[in-house]
Amino acid sequence: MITLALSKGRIFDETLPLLESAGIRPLENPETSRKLIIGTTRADLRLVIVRASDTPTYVRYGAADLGIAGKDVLLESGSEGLYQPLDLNIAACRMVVASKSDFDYAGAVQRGARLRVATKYVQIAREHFGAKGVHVDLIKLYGSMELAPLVGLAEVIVDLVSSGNTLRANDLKVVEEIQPVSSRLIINQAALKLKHEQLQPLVNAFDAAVKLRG
Ligand code: PRT
Ligand code: MG
Repeated sequence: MITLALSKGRIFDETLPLLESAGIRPLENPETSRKLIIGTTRADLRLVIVRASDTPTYVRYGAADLGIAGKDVLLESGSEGLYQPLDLNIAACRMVVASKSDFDYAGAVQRGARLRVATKYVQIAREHFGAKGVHVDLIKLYGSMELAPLVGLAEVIVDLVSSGNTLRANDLKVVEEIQPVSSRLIINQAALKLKHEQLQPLVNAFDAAVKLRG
């Protein structure tokens, strides 16, 4: 049996066509089913439905043989024990620094001001501002980072942006790009050795599907 860890929502939705091109279909829809383990049309492959930020944990401990996780999640959680053979180019977005539209970020950085940064991505933010030599107070949040500058919790946020609609709707702007983000295939290193004959064809099928999409 091969176990693939996926999160509901955009990763699941964008993984479906990749599975489809490998001839695999889930037997249930996790958006409507309450089941956490879902079989597929391939008898030896099952899906486990996890929270996006938990995917590397399930794979690292071998509870799932492989999984699909955003680069943001991998950077935050670390990638020890994980083999990352493929950028699947799905769930694409950008990790950015954003502020209220009237905040002078460049000026604050130039003055050497200490900045309060609200984010779910504390590691990524620490590394980014550390490399720039900007002094920051990091404020950990678990969601809706966009609210923080509006109510004076922080001057800037580090968050993901895709359409930019959330920033626009809240009178915020991107002040710095940190890096592009997409989702990666991750594989438990021991499983890759022990189940090589089952896993490698799946990796090859994903690879072919990604190349086909261009
Ligand atoms: O939602 P939940 O709290 O359960 O967990 P999650 O947010 O980690 O999971 P999910 O399923 O929302 O995201 C899974 C992965 O999708 C993330 O780890 C990213 O790699 C990727 N991804 C791609 C995104 C976005 N695009 C994205 N736009 N993840 C989150 N967002 C959020 C962003 O944080 C912001 O609040 O969407 C909002 C901005 O969207 P726009 O379109 O208004 O710019
Ligand atoms: Mg989300």
